[in-house]
Amino acid sequence: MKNSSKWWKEAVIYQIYPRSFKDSDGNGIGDLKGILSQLDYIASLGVDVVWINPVYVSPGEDNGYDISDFRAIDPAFGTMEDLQRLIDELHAKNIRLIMDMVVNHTSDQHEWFRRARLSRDDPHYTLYHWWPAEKGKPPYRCGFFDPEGKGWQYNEATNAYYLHYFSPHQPDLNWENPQLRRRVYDMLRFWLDKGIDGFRMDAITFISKDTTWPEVTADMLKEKYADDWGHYYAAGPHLHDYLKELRNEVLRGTDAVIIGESSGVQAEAAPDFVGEDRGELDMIYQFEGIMVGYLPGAFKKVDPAGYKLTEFKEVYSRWDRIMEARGWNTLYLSNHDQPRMVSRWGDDSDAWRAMSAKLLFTFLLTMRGTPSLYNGDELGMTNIRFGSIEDYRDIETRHVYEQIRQQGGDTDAFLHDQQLTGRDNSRTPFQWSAGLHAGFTEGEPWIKVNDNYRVINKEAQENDPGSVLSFVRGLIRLRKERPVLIYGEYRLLNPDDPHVYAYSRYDSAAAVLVLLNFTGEDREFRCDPGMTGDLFINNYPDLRRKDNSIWLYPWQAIGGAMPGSSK
Ligand code: ISL
Repeated sequence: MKNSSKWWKEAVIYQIYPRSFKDSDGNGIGDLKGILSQLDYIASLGVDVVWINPVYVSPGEDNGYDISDFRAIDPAFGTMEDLQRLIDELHAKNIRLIMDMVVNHTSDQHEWFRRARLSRDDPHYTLYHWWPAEKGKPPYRCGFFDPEGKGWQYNEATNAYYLHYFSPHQPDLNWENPQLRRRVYDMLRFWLDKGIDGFRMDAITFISKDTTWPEVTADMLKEKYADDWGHYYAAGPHLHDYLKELRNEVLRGTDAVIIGESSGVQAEAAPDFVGEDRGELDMIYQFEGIMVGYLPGAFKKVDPAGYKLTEFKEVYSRWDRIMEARGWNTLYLSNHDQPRMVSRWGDDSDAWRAMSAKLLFTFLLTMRGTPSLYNGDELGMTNIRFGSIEDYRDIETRHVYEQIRQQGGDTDAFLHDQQLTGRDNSRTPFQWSAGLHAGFTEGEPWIKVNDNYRVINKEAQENDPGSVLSFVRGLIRLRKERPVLIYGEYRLLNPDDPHVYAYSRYDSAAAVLVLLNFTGEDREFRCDPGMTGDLFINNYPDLRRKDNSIWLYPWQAIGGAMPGSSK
């Protein structure tokens, strides 16, 4: 059914990275009590859903994406009581809670794996994927966070290699085993029973493996999978069966939402995951959008020429078209795995930081699809741009650096790229105030605070009507007031214009024109200036209309009703 209404289609999601949001006990790590202390702030944004990154017990090799106990809260983040309070107090404010869940792999410290690795006879052995060493070396698999890039790790006690798509500390779970699947479903129900409103399923597209373990040759990877291991990993033979089963076993009869991180899924395949006829996921976080401007084949290497707006428009317009018929989109320009939104897609110089951040939020909040806003972006927080590998905490950056070093590659060039793309850029502490450690902690922060906290912080923006924060609050309100911005059709108006992104949103009752100048220069948009009547979004005080044109200021973003036209 096309565009049937659902609470999660109308929602704005606010992603909180608990480790860096607010520390309540001075150990330098953000925690649940910290989040609880800021509920008024969160509610003041107008968001409907909070998504928190993993807070389960974990050795923290990958900041919680290596879970060692699925059913308990890591003491660094607090207690189960804190979590229950968070659910209840968010609900009291009409905000739902989505928890991040990692079931492609566990930590190597998880009891299942600690037992599995002891002996082939242990009942836990079959909860993971193994390659017995008597068969020789396993066929190559890529381990994204492995210091050598390898996806199999030898384990002496079992004389076998275990599979790990990420780091050797993150062994992959064996979804072929029905017992494993039952354990996972039980555990997911455990959390739903606590009252949470859904899951963001981490790396969920990787859960099904071809256990005939074919050789994957470089040619095959190039031809069939565009040189991307993620594409191969997301093409497992039973993926859709497992997702259907998961939905049936866990979500049936609930109102909960399930959002899959869909690394490796191409646009054409997306409706098979989220089509309402499918009974699998509700939404996915696609990767094509955030890959715009990366050089092909290379590890998160940005094109020095920057990204092409025409490509950006093409990708988002195509995803809208594909999802229109079967599914529902999400929109995000940053998260805990991506650099800061304004540094990657806008201009984070003093001159244009605020303007370009406002423009990017206008995009996120006027497109069709459920927007996910990443904490700190609403202040215009920027990349920290670490100068040395020592400053990084992220396993991805550190291990890929090691891979490059071992292969004799150019580590300086890598570090240079990481300043723009590294994950730690978006993981620095939330900038609450100009006080000590930006008001994040009274202790020593687990990762450096961005020096610009004295200028960019919540306190400074709170009561400033011109701040990015105030602008975002206003946009979220607007989206709520105008259903056309949620369910209305989307039309791209200028596919070939390399500077301005122009589109309309319309339904039978209203039509809205959005113009976004993605450059630091004045730009002309040729159209009948009468095209915009009542202007309800503008990051500048005025709009210059002249003859048959609208002249946009640098990074100007406007949205207005299109009078007299229904399209
Ligand atoms: O291919 C990839 C690795 O370079 C990515 O697309 C990867 O699939 C994606 O980043 C997965 O991310 C998620 O799982 C990771 C965790 O580190 C991330 O923080 C999480 O978002 C492993 O659990």
